[in-house]
Amino acid sequence: MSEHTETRLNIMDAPALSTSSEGLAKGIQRHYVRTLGVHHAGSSNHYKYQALAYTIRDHLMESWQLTKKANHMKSGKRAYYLSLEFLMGRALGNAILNLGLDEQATKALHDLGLDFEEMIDEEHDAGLGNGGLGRLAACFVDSCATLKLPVTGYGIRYEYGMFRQHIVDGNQAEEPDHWLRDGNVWELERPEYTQHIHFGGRTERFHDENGVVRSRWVDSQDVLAVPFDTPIPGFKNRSVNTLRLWKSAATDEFDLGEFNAGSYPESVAAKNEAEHISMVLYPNDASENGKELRLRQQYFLASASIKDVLRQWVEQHGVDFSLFAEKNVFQLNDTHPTVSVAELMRLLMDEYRLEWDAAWAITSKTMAYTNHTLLPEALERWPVYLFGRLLPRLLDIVYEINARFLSEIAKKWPGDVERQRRMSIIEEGETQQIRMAYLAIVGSFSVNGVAQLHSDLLVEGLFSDFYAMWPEKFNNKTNGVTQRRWMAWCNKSMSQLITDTIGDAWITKLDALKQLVPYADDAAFCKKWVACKRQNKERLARLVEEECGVIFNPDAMFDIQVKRIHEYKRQLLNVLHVIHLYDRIKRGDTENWTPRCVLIGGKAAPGYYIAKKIIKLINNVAEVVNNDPDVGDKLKLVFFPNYRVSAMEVICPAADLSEQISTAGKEASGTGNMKFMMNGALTIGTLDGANIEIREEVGDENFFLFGLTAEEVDKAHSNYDPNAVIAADEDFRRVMELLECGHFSQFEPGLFSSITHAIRSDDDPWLVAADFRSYVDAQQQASEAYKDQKSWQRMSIFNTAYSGKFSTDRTMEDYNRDIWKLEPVEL
Ligand code: 26Q
Repeated sequence: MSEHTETRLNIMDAPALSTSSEGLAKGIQRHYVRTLGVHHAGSSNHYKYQALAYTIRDHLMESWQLTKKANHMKSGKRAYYLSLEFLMGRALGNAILNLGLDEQATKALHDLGLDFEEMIDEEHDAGLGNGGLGRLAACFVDSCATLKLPVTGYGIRYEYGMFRQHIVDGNQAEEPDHWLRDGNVWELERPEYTQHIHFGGRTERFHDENGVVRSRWVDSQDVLAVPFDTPIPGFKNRSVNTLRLWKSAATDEFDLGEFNAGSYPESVAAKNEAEHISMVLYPNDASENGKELRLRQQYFLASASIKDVLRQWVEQHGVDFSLFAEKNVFQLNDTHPTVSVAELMRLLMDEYRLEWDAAWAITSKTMAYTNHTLLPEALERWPVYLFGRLLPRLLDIVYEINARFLSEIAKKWPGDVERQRRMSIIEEGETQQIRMAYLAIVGSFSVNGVAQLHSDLLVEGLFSDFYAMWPEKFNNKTNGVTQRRWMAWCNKSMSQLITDTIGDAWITKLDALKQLVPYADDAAFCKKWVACKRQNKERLARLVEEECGVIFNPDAMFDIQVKRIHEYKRQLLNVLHVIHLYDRIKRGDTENWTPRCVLIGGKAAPGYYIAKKIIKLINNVAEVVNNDPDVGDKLKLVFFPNYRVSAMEVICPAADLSEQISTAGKEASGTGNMKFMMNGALTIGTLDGANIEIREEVGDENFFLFGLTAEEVDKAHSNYDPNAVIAADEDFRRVMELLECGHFSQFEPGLFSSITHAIRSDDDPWLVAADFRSYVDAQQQASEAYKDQKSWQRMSIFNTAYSGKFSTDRTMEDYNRDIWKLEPVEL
C-alpha cells in the first residue's frame, strides 16, 4: 500500500474523467487512435464500438477499485455465487445505463457521426449459459451491485459459449460461438491470483509432526486456473462488484518434466488437455450425465473459487478459521458446483490442518444450495469410479460425509435400513453413483426452490426424506429478473412514459409500478401506452423480416414463446394451436377473426432428437401457413433463429401474449414469463412455476389460465387415453389428421411420426393431448379479448403495474434476509 502512495500510482492520483458529452467524445477519439491504433476513418465498426466501450469502462474503473477497498476496510460478511453459467449478454448498454451516461453518450456519438444502435449491435453476446439458470445468475449479480451487497460471482470463462443456431432446411444446425475472437473489452486478466488445481493421482496417509494421521493428495496432474475479472456496475450508486471467471491453462512444471524426458512436442501437446477444461459450455440444460470433461469443469470452478476465497481470508485473518463461517457464504447454483462441499472440507483439513468436526462445522454453515428442477431425470449423478479416478481425495471425503450422515439417520430412525438406502449420498446398483443433490443438501444449511410451487413440491416429493430430517433447512426464493436490463434498457419508450408519469423510483424499487394502476383508466396515458407498444412491435417486425423474411403486421396480436426447446415446455401444444387456426381459416371459419403473428424461438440440445424434430415441425408449418394466399394476414408463424439475450431485448417489449404453457409441476419457475409481464404482455399459462405467483399478483381476470393442475397431472397418468381425447374432439381430430396425412411434410412422408406417436402415447409424460381443448379455449378467449383494444390495454398496464414482485432486487433481498445476512457496503 505505502509504495503505491509514494509512486502516486493510485486511483486518487489518476487524472479525473469528464462525464460530459465532450469528455466522452474525447475518450472515444483517444482510445480509437491510441489504444486501438486505428489511423483511418473507414475502418470497421468494431473498432468504433471498442473505442466507445473502453471509454465507458474507464468510468467504471475508479468505482470498481473503491468498491474493493470499501469491502476490504469493512471486512464484513461476503457471499460468493458459484455457477457454471453466467448468461450476461451484452455489457455496453447496461454499463451506460447504470452509470447514468445515456444522454451524454448519445450526444457524443452523434457529434462524432456515429450511430448508437450500430455500436450496441457490434457487441457479441456473452453467451456463457444455456437459459434460465444462467440468466438468473446474471440478473442476480446486477441486483447485488445495485443493493451494494458484497457478492462476487465465480464462473468459468468458456472460450466457446452457447452454440449459434442456424436453420438449414427447417432444421437446427449448430455453429461454435467463438465470442472472444474480436477481443473482450470488459475483462481484466489477473495472473497474480492464479490457482493450481489437482486432478488424478491418489491419496496418501502420513503422520504429521505431531504424530497425527493425515491425508494428502499425491501424484496429481495439475492445471492452472487464471482469473479474468469483469466489472458489475450497480445502478447509479458507484458500487461495482466483480464477476471472476476462470480460464484453464497448463502448468510450466508439467511441460518441463516432459521436456527433460526429450519429448518437447508431446509436452506442448499435453497442454491441450489442461486448456480443454474451459474450452466449451455444455449445451444441455437438462441432464447429460457422466461426461468426464463436465466433472473436470465442475471441480475446476469449485477448487479455484474456494482457494481464492481462502487465500483472501488468510491474507486478512491468518490461518484462524474460527470466524470463517460468520463471514463467508457460498450459494451453489444448482448441484453443478456441489463438489465445493468436499473441496472446502479437503482444504480445511489437508492444507490448514483442521479436524473433521471443526471443518464440517464450518463447511455446513457456509454452503447454501438452490435447486432448479423437479424432473428426477435431471438430477445429477456421478459414477463413483469416474469421480474416484479424477478426484481420489474428494471421494474419500464424500464417503466419510456419507458414513457420518447415515449414522445420523440410524440414530433418528433406528433399524430403518430402507430409509438409509433411499437417502444415501451413494446410490447402490450396477454402477455406484454419487447423488449430487443429496450431497448438496447434507452439506448446506439452506436449500431453496425458485418459486413457491416448486419449493412446495420439493419438500413433498423429491426431497421429502430430507425435509423430515431437517425441515429448517428448506425455504423458497421466488426468482426475478432485473428491471434495469429488462425494462429500462430494452424498452426505452415505455420506461420514459412510466417515469414521466410516476417518477423514476421504479428503476430500483419496482413495487412503485403499482402507482400506474389508476392510469389504466386515463385515456391520455393509455394512448401513449399503445403508441409505445406499437413502436416496439414495429421494431420486432423489422427484425423478423430481416431474420426470417416474413412480414409481421403490427396490428396483429404478437403471440410469443421463446425459451429452450423441451418437451415439458410444450412448444408442440403451441404448434397444434397454430395448425388449428390454419384449419379454421381453410374451413372459412373466420368470422370476427383476430389476426395473429406467432413467434417461437429457442435452442434444442444438440443431442435431443425430439426437440430438434419440433423445430423442424415449426418451420414446416410456418412454410405452409405463410405461403397460403387463403391465410394472408390472418396468421403468420415464424421460428426465430438463434434466440439469445440480445434478441429477447427486442422481443419482450413487443409481445402482446406470453406463452407459458409447460405441463404443470415441471417448470421450476420460469423467468421469461416475468420479462414479458413487466413489458405489458398478458400471459396464457398453466398453474406452473412462477406463473401462479404472476396470476396472484395481476389477478385472475388479467391472465389466461388453462390446463391441469400439478396435482391433476400426477393423477392423470394412471388412466390417460389420448386417442380417446382426440377422437372426441373434432378440432383436435382435424389437427392430427393434417399432421398425419403429411400436409406439413409433403416430400418426406412420416417425418413427424415420432411427434404424432408421442402425442398419442398413453405414456406421454407431458400430457399434450390432455390440455389441448382447454388451451384452444383459452386462446379463443385471448383472441376475443384482443378485439376490445381498450380493455386489452388496461390489462396490459395492469400486468406491468403488478410486476413489482418479480424484480431480482426483491429476490436478492430475500436471499440476504434469510440466507446470506450481509450488510450493504457504502463507499
Ligand atoms: C447438467 C449436467 C451436465 C451438463 C449440463 C447440465 C445442466 C446445465 C444447465 C443442467 C441444467 C441446466 C439449466 C437448467 C435451468 O436453466 N433451469 C431453469 O432454471 C430457471 C432459473 O431458476 C428456472 O426459471 C427454470 O424453470 C428452470 O428450468
